[in-house]
This record gives sequence, C-alpha cells and structure tokens, in this order.
Amino acid sequence: MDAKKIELLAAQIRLETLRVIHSLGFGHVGGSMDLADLMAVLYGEEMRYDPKNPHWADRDWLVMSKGHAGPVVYATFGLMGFYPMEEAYTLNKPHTRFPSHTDRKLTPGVDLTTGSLGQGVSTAVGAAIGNKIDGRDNRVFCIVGDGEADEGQVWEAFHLAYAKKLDNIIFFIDKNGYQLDGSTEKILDHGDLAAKVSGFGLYTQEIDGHDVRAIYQAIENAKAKKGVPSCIVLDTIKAKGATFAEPKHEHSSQPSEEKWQEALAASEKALAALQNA
Ligand SMILES: Cc1ncc(C[n+]2csc(CCOP(=O)(O)OP(=O)(O)O)c2C)c(N)n1
Ligand SMILES: [Mg+2]
Repeated sequence: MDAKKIELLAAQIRLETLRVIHSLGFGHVGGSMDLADLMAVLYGEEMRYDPKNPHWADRDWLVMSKGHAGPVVYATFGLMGFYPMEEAYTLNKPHTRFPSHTDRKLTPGVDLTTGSLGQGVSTAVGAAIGNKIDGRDNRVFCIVGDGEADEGQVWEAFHLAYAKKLDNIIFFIDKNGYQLDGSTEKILDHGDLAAKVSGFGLYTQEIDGHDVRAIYQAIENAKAKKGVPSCIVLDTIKAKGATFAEPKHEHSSQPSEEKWQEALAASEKALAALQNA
C-alpha cells in the first residue's frame, strides 16, 4: 500500500465530509470525521467495487451500521466517482439522494439501509451468509459504533457470525469513547471491549484507528484468517480534524458560519500540506 496516497485520500475525505455537512449547516460531524482514515484504506486500497456499477454482484459490501455517519460515506463515494461530489452538498434537503442516515434505495454505493443502531450488524451478517450461499468470494465490511455496542443485537449478530464461521465479514468498532450525550464509560462502561468481542470467538485486533498502515495490516491479517469472523477495534478521536468539534468530541454540531469557515480552512490547509510534502 502507498501510505502517502492513502493519507492524502483521508485528508480529502475529511475536507469533503465537512463540505457535505456544511451544506446543511449542522449534522453528525463527530462520528463521521473519525472514520476518514478507515474509509480511505477501504476505498483507496482494500475493497472491490465499480463506481459505474454499484450493484455489481461480486463487489465487497459496506454496511455503515452507525448510519448517522452518512456524510463520510457520501464524501468517500463522491471522491471515488459514484456521483459528482457536488451532488452530495444537498445533505438531508428535500428530494436529496443524501439523507443524514445511509439508505440503500437512495444513494449509489450504499449497500444496506441503517440508522437504527444495532440492526446494521445483523443485516450485514445476513448479507455475508447470503454471499456464502451464492458461492461468492466477496467480503462484507461492517462499521459499528462503541455506543452502538450497548445494543444487545450487536452481540447476537457477533454470536451468529461466529457460529456460522463467517470468514467473509470484517467488523470495525469505532472506539472513540463517546456516544450521543456523553462518554461511553459513564453511560455504559464496556470495560475491555476488544476482550469481550474476542470472548465471542471473533478474531479481534485493536489498533490506532488513525494510522493507515496499521489499518491496512489489520485488514490483511483478518483476510488471512479462515473459518472465523474478524473484528478490528479502532481507537479513534471523535470529530478528528473538525476544529470546532474535536476539543469536546461533539456528536452533532451546529457551529456559526465563522466557525465553519475556520474548520474548512484548517482542513484545506491540512490537505495542501500533504499535497506539497
Ligand atoms: C436504536 C437507536 N437508538 C438510539 C439512536 C439515537 N442515536 C443516534 S447516534 C447515537 C449515539 C451512537 O454512539 P456511537 O455508536 O458511539 O456513535 P459515534 O460515537 O461513532 O458517533 C444514538 C443514541 C439510534 N439511532 N438508534
Ligand atoms: Mg462512539
């Protein structure tokens, strides 16, 4: 993997994620921005897809189970050519193809509809079972929130994935330490989350979720494991790269226009620094 290329893509995804949310003026900045590095590795390196044929039967699937991270999905898909980027600057407006939460019937590239936390993990497992039945060698990549992991359904789905020996699904848990209105520790402490997932039988790794090399290597390790599903726990900083939201790890944000402009300028600068490096 060309790490510099992927880091550049991650910076582009961060900037476009901000632009997408700025088009509405408010939204889920926190849980979108912290996934830019993962999305860059997935769509810049790891996944098999055709932006001109989003329903290609042999594609790898993405299930953004924490469906409120729609903006980072729309930014990534726009950059990868699923549609003109500008089209996503209609976030959640009437008749848009870009609702705040991901919807498979509206947005090219979105494989499953999500938003009700927990459910995407189960439907992702269903997709992985279906792909096996069809004899396909593609994979399902499913992104779960750490607050979302409060849902019992997440653990039922892990249990099923293990029992069915689904080595064609890789879960990611975005361990940013925060959910909607506070820290995960205060609201419902998971203790050692990776140890719990591992206890369910999944091949589990925990890494720095902003290190593209570590993300790539963990995915490669997961791909090499036969007969068990995998989970990669990503230690992340909620709202990473959004100047107004990162200090308090905001879940959703509605900053003033001045604060928006500051954040967009900082993100453009970060991108330019990588381009000139
Ligand atoms: C079943 C369900 N309950 C509540 C919500 C409202 N809700 C949306 S996001 C969120 C917090 C999610 O926290 P986390 O999974 O940690 O997401 P992240 O920190 O990555 O944004 C909640 C409670 C929901 N979407 N679905
Ligand atoms: Mg969280």
